[in-house]
Amino acid sequence: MNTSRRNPHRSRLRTAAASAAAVALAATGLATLPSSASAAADGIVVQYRTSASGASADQSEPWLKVRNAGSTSVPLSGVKVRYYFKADSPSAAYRFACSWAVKGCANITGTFGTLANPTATADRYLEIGFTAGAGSLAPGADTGDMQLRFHQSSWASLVQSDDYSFGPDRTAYGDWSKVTAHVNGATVWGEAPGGNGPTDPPDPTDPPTDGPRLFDDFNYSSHTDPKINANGWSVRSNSGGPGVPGATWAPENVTFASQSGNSVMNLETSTAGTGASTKHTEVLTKSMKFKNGTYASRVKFSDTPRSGPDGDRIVQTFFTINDLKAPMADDYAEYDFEYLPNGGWGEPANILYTTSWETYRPDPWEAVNAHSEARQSYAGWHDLVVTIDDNQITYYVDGQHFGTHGAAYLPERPMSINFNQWLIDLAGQPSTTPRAYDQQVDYVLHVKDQVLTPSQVNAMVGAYRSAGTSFEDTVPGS
Ligand SMILES: [Ca+2]
Ligand SMILES: [Ca+2]
Ligand SMILES: [Ca+2]
Repeated sequence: MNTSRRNPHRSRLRTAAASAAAVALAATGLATLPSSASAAADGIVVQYRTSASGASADQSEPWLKVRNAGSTSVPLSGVKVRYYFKADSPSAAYRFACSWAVKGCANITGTFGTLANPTATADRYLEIGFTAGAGSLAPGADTGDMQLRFHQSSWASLVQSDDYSFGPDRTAYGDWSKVTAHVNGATVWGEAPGGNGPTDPPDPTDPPTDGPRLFDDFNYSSHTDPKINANGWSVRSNSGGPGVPGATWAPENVTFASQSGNSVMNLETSTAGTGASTKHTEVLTKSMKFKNGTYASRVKFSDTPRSGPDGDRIVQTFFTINDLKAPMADDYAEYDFEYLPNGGWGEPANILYTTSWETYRPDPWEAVNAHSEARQSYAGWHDLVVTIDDNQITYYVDGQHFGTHGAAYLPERPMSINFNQWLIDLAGQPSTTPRAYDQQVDYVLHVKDQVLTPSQVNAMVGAYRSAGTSFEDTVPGS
């Protein structure tokens, strides 16, 4: 059985999509706050004003000051401030910027999160944090002006009049309880939107404790380590698609190395500009036994080769797939994360796709799928999560929603779990100088028939590591 990839021309036919929600912020904002307040941290006050008071605006401009009204010094690195707002659409993506700050914009962070209990005026929040370089607030001191802003990634105007924390009349600084402040996770100032306060039930961060699952931290010595096969993995060596004709799939280019005590798998893909010199890599489960539930992996994408000239149309992936039994057979299924650092499929530059497949026909090419996309760099480590239940397929990147695809694309049969890195063609870089690209994988997790939040995924992976378990597979064969 060969569950390899194919389809060199999909981009022109990404047509059947019902949903094409662009999204994505490389920010983890889903961490939840403990439900106890810390008396020791009492005394933090947040002042607010806006410099964009319109009901709608190109950017929301919450300017903030954090003041220590207590009697002990407070390190700012432990302080978070949340500004709550109603997103312009469920899939809208936002970006944070700092225009100017007394503490220095380089010392101020802004990430976005999703509320566990959305209200009419709040389903997201902007969370402001501080690096160690921001120092501490002495009793009576404040941060001074923090001139902050955020906007839609698309630069479409945003509606502020429906935002919980927005105060159109606040054109001068004053105490503002519609933003919250948190010190080391405890809420110490303000009131969160209803249902989201410290005494309300927290986000479900406790993962389920039972049920079949697969976890692998990829703790292996080499591609010939017998544990790889014993644990259900195949390191591909058979030839064939997808990608450059004549290329081989090189098991020896799948390697393992320890990074700070954590084993990481590396898929190296190399070429010297010809089919014969091109070596792709793929690692996949031998069994197709995975269907509904949660799939998660931490993957390091790269924008540039480790060595040699850049520009190849490379694809870096994490996906699930089964076999196409006949052209347009509807029991085909595939769910992809695909990062193209140098473009391809008609795209000129970086793009990340998530794609859910009903089926396809290889020749003449026709696809029935839905996809979401974001045109930006994803170089570096990212937390990838896709959940499949009886109604929809939902993708997350770094804890942020990245797209939902409907029931038409649900799987009919179980699938394998795959990682691969390959070249679409050799047109991106005509040189015959050798070059090699890396894609790294930290772990993979599948929880059968249960939809986990990204926070629950992180908690479950953390529990495996705390227990010293680098591999477990209790998913029954199908
Ligand atoms: Ca809004
Ligand atoms: Ca299907
Ligand atoms: Ca690992």
